[in-house]
Amino acid sequence: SSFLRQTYGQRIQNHTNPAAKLLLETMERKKTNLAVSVDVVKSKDFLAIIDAVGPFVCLVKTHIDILEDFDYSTIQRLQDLSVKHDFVIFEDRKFADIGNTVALQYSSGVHKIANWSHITNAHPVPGPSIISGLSSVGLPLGRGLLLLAEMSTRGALATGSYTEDAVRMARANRDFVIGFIAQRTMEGVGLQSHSVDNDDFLTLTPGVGLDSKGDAMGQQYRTPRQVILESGCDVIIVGRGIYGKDPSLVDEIKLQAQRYREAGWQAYQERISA
Ligand code: 5IU
Repeated sequence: SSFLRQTYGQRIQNHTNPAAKLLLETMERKKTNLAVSVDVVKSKDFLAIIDAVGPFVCLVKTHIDILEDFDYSTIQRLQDLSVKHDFVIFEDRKFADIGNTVALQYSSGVHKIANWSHITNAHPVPGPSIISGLSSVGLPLGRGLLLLAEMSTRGALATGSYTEDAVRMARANRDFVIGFIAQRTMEGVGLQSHSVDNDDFLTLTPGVGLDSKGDAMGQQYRTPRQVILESGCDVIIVGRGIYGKDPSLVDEIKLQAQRYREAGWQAYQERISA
Protein backbone atom coordinates (compact mmCIF):
# COMPACT_ATOMS: atom_id res chain seq x y z
CA SER A 1 0.00 0.00 0.00
CA SER A 2 1.02 3.58 -0.54
CA PHE A 3 3.38 5.60 1.65
CA LEU A 4 0.76 8.35 1.41
CA ARG A 5 -1.40 6.49 3.95
CA GLN A 6 1.39 6.34 6.51
CA THR A 7 1.93 9.05 9.10
CA TYR A 8 5.04 11.20 8.92
CA GLY A 9 6.20 9.43 12.08
CA GLN A 10 5.74 5.97 10.57
CA ARG A 11 7.71 7.01 7.52
CA ILE A 12 10.88 7.81 9.52
CA GLN A 13 11.85 4.12 9.40
CA ASN A 14 11.68 4.13 5.58
CA HIS A 15 14.67 6.49 5.51
CA THR A 16 18.37 6.17 6.30
CA ASN A 17 19.46 9.71 5.39
CA PRO A 18 19.78 11.85 8.57
CA ALA A 19 18.24 14.96 6.95
CA ALA A 20 15.17 13.00 5.81
CA LYS A 21 14.76 11.52 9.27
CA LEU A 22 15.18 14.92 10.90
CA LEU A 23 12.51 16.48 8.69
CA LEU A 24 9.98 13.71 9.34
CA GLU A 25 10.72 13.74 13.08
CA THR A 26 10.24 17.50 13.16
CA MET A 27 6.94 17.29 11.27
CA GLU A 28 5.64 14.61 13.62
CA ARG A 29 6.86 16.40 16.78
CA LYS A 30 5.55 19.87 15.86
CA LYS A 31 2.49 18.63 13.95
CA THR A 32 3.18 20.79 10.93
CA ASN A 33 3.88 20.22 7.24
CA LEU A 34 4.38 23.93 6.61
CA ALA A 35 7.64 25.30 5.24
CA VAL A 36 8.17 29.02 4.86
CA SER A 37 10.20 30.46 1.99
CA VAL A 38 11.87 33.70 3.06
CA ASP A 39 12.74 35.71 -0.07
CA VAL A 40 13.71 39.11 1.36
CA VAL A 41 16.91 41.08 0.81
CA LYS A 42 17.73 42.49 4.27
CA SER A 43 19.17 40.22 6.96
CA LYS A 44 17.14 41.99 9.63
CA ASP A 45 13.84 41.23 7.85
CA PHE A 46 15.02 37.72 7.03
CA LEU A 47 15.71 36.90 10.68
CA ALA A 48 12.59 38.68 11.98
CA ILE A 49 10.31 36.69 9.66
CA ILE A 50 11.99 33.41 10.61
CA ASP A 51 11.68 34.19 14.34
CA ALA A 52 7.97 34.98 13.82
CA VAL A 53 7.07 31.84 11.83
CA GLY A 54 9.48 29.50 13.65
CA PRO A 55 6.94 27.93 16.03
CA PHE A 56 4.64 26.94 13.15
CA VAL A 57 7.03 25.44 10.60
CA CYS A 58 8.95 22.21 10.06
CA LEU A 59 11.39 23.85 7.67
CA VAL A 60 12.68 27.24 6.56
CA LYS A 61 13.66 27.64 2.91
CA THR A 62 16.31 30.23 2.10
CA HIS A 63 17.79 31.96 -0.94
CA ILE A 64 20.92 33.09 0.86
CA ASP A 65 22.33 34.79 -2.25
CA ILE A 66 19.62 37.49 -2.32
CA LEU A 67 20.68 39.00 1.02
CA GLU A 68 22.28 42.32 0.07
CA ASP A 69 23.98 42.74 3.49
CA PHE A 70 25.09 39.11 3.83
CA ASP A 71 27.83 38.22 6.21
CA TYR A 72 28.45 34.90 7.89
CA SER A 73 27.00 36.05 11.22
CA THR A 74 23.54 35.85 9.58
CA ILE A 75 24.13 32.11 9.23
CA GLN A 76 24.98 31.80 12.92
CA ARG A 77 21.71 33.60 13.79
CA LEU A 78 19.76 31.39 11.40
CA GLN A 79 21.24 28.32 13.08
CA ASP A 80 20.38 29.70 16.53
CA LEU A 81 16.77 30.20 15.39
CA SER A 82 16.71 26.68 13.97
CA VAL A 83 17.63 25.34 17.41
CA LYS A 84 15.32 27.73 19.29
CA HIS A 85 12.27 26.87 17.17
CA ASP A 86 13.18 23.32 16.07
CA PHE A 87 13.08 23.59 12.27
CA VAL A 88 15.12 22.18 9.38
CA ILE A 89 17.06 24.49 7.01
CA PHE A 90 16.75 24.14 3.23
CA GLU A 91 18.88 26.37 1.00
CA ASP A 92 17.02 26.46 -2.33
CA ARG A 93 20.25 26.71 -4.36
CA LYS A 94 19.06 24.80 -7.47
CA PHE A 95 22.50 23.58 -8.47
CA ALA A 96 22.75 22.83 -12.19
CA ASP A 97 26.43 22.49 -13.21
CA ILE A 98 28.97 19.68 -13.65
CA GLY A 99 29.87 17.59 -10.60
CA ASN A 100 33.22 19.27 -9.92
CA THR A 101 31.72 22.76 -10.04
CA VAL A 102 28.66 22.06 -7.90
CA ALA A 103 30.87 20.42 -5.27
CA LEU A 104 32.80 23.71 -5.02
CA GLN A 105 29.64 25.86 -5.08
CA TYR A 106 28.16 23.71 -2.31
CA SER A 107 31.22 23.66 -0.02
CA SER A 108 32.90 27.00 -0.70
CA GLY A 109 32.43 30.61 -1.76
CA VAL A 110 31.10 33.10 0.78
CA HIS A 111 28.02 31.03 1.63
CA LYS A 112 29.51 27.56 2.40
CA ILE A 113 26.02 26.06 2.05
CA ALA A 114 26.98 22.52 3.06
CA ASN A 115 28.17 23.80 6.45
CA TRP A 116 24.71 24.86 7.60
CA SER A 117 21.91 23.74 5.26
CA HIS A 118 20.44 20.34 6.14
CA ILE A 119 18.85 20.07 2.70
CA THR A 120 19.58 21.56 -0.70
CA ASN A 121 18.34 20.89 -4.24
CA ALA A 122 19.56 20.39 -7.78
CA HIS A 123 18.28 20.33 -11.32
CA PRO A 124 18.68 16.87 -12.85
CA VAL A 125 19.60 18.43 -16.23
CA PRO A 126 23.36 17.55 -16.06
CA GLY A 127 22.57 13.86 -15.35
CA PRO A 128 23.67 11.65 -12.41
CA SER A 129 27.09 13.34 -12.08
CA ILE A 130 25.45 16.28 -10.34
CA ILE A 131 24.39 13.90 -7.56
CA SER A 132 27.87 12.40 -7.19
CA GLY A 133 29.42 15.88 -7.09
CA LEU A 134 27.07 17.15 -4.39
CA SER A 135 27.06 13.92 -2.41
CA SER A 136 30.88 13.93 -2.20
CA VAL A 137 30.47 17.05 -0.04
CA GLY A 138 27.07 16.55 1.58
CA LEU A 139 26.85 12.86 2.43
CA PRO A 140 29.75 12.86 4.95
CA LEU A 141 28.01 15.80 6.67
CA GLY A 142 24.66 13.98 6.85
CA ARG A 143 22.98 16.32 4.35
CA GLY A 144 20.15 15.46 1.97
CA LEU A 145 19.33 16.42 -1.62
CA LEU A 146 16.03 17.10 -3.37
CA LEU A 147 15.85 16.78 -7.15
CA LEU A 148 13.75 19.28 -9.09
CA ALA A 149 11.34 16.95 -10.86
CA GLU A 150 8.70 19.59 -11.68
CA MET A 151 8.20 23.34 -11.27
CA SER A 152 5.21 25.48 -10.34
CA THR A 153 5.61 28.03 -13.12
CA ARG A 154 3.47 28.35 -16.22
CA GLY A 155 5.15 26.68 -19.21
CA ALA A 156 7.74 24.77 -17.13
CA LEU A 157 9.83 22.33 -19.24
CA ALA A 158 10.29 19.75 -16.46
CA THR A 159 7.49 17.39 -17.53
CA GLY A 160 6.96 13.92 -19.03
CA SER A 161 10.08 11.86 -19.65
CA TYR A 162 12.31 14.52 -18.03
CA THR A 163 10.39 14.13 -14.78
CA GLU A 164 10.49 10.32 -15.07
CA ASP A 165 14.25 10.37 -15.61
CA ALA A 166 14.66 12.60 -12.55
CA VAL A 167 12.83 9.98 -10.48
CA ARG A 168 15.06 7.21 -11.87
CA MET A 169 18.15 9.23 -10.95
CA ALA A 170 16.79 9.57 -7.42
CA ARG A 171 16.04 5.85 -7.09
CA ALA A 172 19.64 5.08 -8.04
CA ASN A 173 20.97 7.38 -5.29
CA ARG A 174 18.81 6.65 -2.26
CA ASP A 175 21.55 7.41 0.25
CA PHE A 176 21.69 11.11 -0.61
CA VAL A 177 18.53 11.92 -2.61
CA ILE A 178 15.70 12.18 -0.09
CA GLY A 179 12.95 13.42 -2.37
CA PHE A 180 11.72 15.94 -4.87
CA ILE A 181 10.56 19.41 -5.48
CA ALA A 182 7.43 18.58 -7.44
CA GLN A 183 3.77 19.40 -7.82
CA ARG A 184 2.54 15.87 -7.02
CA THR A 185 3.87 12.67 -5.47
CA MET A 186 6.40 10.84 -7.63
CA GLU A 187 5.34 7.47 -6.15
CA GLY A 188 5.14 5.01 -9.04
CA VAL A 189 6.29 7.54 -11.64
CA GLY A 190 8.37 5.91 -14.38
CA LEU A 191 7.69 2.36 -13.13
CA GLN A 192 5.98 -0.48 -15.04
CA SER A 193 2.33 -0.64 -14.04
CA HIS A 194 2.68 -4.01 -12.23
CA SER A 195 5.78 -3.12 -10.20
CA VAL A 196 5.67 -1.97 -6.60
CA ASP A 197 7.37 1.26 -5.53
CA ASN A 198 9.60 0.60 -2.52
CA ASP A 199 11.12 4.06 -2.42
CA ASP A 200 9.55 6.47 0.04
CA PHE A 201 10.59 9.90 -1.21
CA LEU A 202 9.58 13.21 0.35
CA THR A 203 7.71 15.68 -1.86
CA LEU A 204 8.18 19.37 -1.06
CA THR A 205 5.91 21.67 -3.03
CA PRO A 206 6.15 25.40 -3.74
CA GLY A 207 3.44 27.36 -5.51
CA VAL A 208 1.02 27.36 -2.56
CA GLY A 209 -1.41 30.20 -1.79
CA LEU A 210 -4.86 30.54 -0.25
CA ASP A 211 -5.73 34.04 -1.47
CA SER A 212 -4.11 34.31 -4.89
CA LYS A 213 -3.90 32.22 -8.08
CA GLY A 214 -0.46 33.46 -9.10
CA ASP A 215 1.75 36.46 -9.70
CA ALA A 216 2.71 38.59 -12.73
CA MET A 217 5.85 36.51 -13.41
CA GLY A 218 4.42 33.06 -14.11
CA GLN A 219 4.04 31.72 -10.58
CA GLN A 220 0.92 29.55 -10.13
CA TYR A 221 -0.66 28.86 -6.72
CA ARG A 222 -2.71 25.93 -5.49
CA THR A 223 -4.24 25.41 -2.06
CA PRO A 224 -2.76 23.23 0.71
CA ARG A 225 -5.69 20.86 0.21
CA GLN A 226 -4.99 20.44 -3.51
CA VAL A 227 -1.30 19.93 -2.81
CA ILE A 228 -1.40 17.57 0.21
CA LEU A 229 -4.69 15.71 -0.20
CA GLU A 230 -5.32 15.66 -3.95
CA SER A 231 -1.71 15.57 -5.21
CA GLY A 232 -0.05 13.53 -2.43
CA CYS A 233 2.72 16.00 -1.58
CA ASP A 234 4.23 16.08 1.92
CA VAL A 235 5.36 19.65 2.64
CA ILE A 236 3.75 22.91 1.52
CA ILE A 237 6.22 25.72 0.82
CA VAL A 238 4.68 29.16 1.26
CA GLY A 239 6.42 32.50 0.72
CA ARG A 240 4.56 35.72 0.02
CA GLY A 241 1.24 34.20 1.16
CA ILE A 242 2.69 34.36 4.68
CA TYR A 243 5.07 37.32 4.88
CA GLY A 244 3.17 39.47 2.38
CA LYS A 245 4.66 42.82 1.42
CA ASP A 246 5.62 44.18 4.83
CA PRO A 247 8.05 42.13 6.94
CA SER A 248 7.46 44.40 9.95
CA LEU A 249 3.87 43.14 10.43
CA VAL A 250 4.95 40.36 12.78
CA ASP A 251 1.48 39.63 14.20
CA GLU A 252 -0.03 39.31 10.74
CA ILE A 253 2.83 37.02 9.64
CA LYS A 254 2.22 34.79 12.67
CA LEU A 255 -1.52 34.67 11.91
CA GLN A 256 -0.91 33.68 8.30
CA ALA A 257 1.62 31.03 9.33
CA GLN A 258 -0.94 29.54 11.73
CA ARG A 259 -3.59 29.62 9.01
CA TYR A 260 -1.40 27.76 6.47
CA ARG A 261 -0.21 25.33 9.10
CA GLU A 262 -3.79 24.42 9.98
CA ALA A 263 -4.82 24.05 6.34
CA GLY A 264 -1.81 21.83 5.60
CA TRP A 265 -2.27 19.65 8.68
CA GLN A 266 -6.02 19.25 8.11
CA ALA A 267 -5.38 18.08 4.54
CA TYR A 268 -2.76 15.60 5.80
CA GLN A 269 -5.10 14.21 8.45
CA GLU A 270 -7.78 13.69 5.81
CA ARG A 271 -5.22 11.92 3.65
CA ILE A 272 -3.99 9.43 6.25
CA SER A 273 -7.53 8.62 7.42
CA ALA A 274 -8.95 8.21 3.88
N1 5IU B 1 9.98 27.90 -6.15
C1 5IU B 1 8.76 28.03 -6.75
N2 5IU B 1 8.38 27.13 -7.71
C2 5IU B 1 9.17 26.11 -8.10
C3 5IU B 1 10.43 25.99 -7.47
C4 5IU B 1 10.81 26.89 -6.50
O1 5IU B 1 7.99 28.92 -6.44
O2 5IU B 1 8.79 25.28 -8.94
I1 5IU B 1 11.63 24.50 -7.99
C5 5IU B 1 10.43 28.82 -5.09
C6 5IU B 1 10.53 30.26 -5.48
C7 5IU B 1 10.28 30.98 -4.19
C8 5IU B 1 9.27 30.08 -3.47
O3 5IU B 1 11.47 30.99 -3.42
O4 5IU B 1 9.51 28.78 -3.98
C9 5IU B 1 7.81 30.46 -3.67
O5 5IU B 1 7.56 31.75 -3.18
P1 5IU B 1 6.07 32.40 -3.17
O6 5IU B 1 5.20 31.49 -2.28
O7 5IU B 1 6.30 33.74 -2.60
O8 5IU B 1 5.58 32.43 -4.59
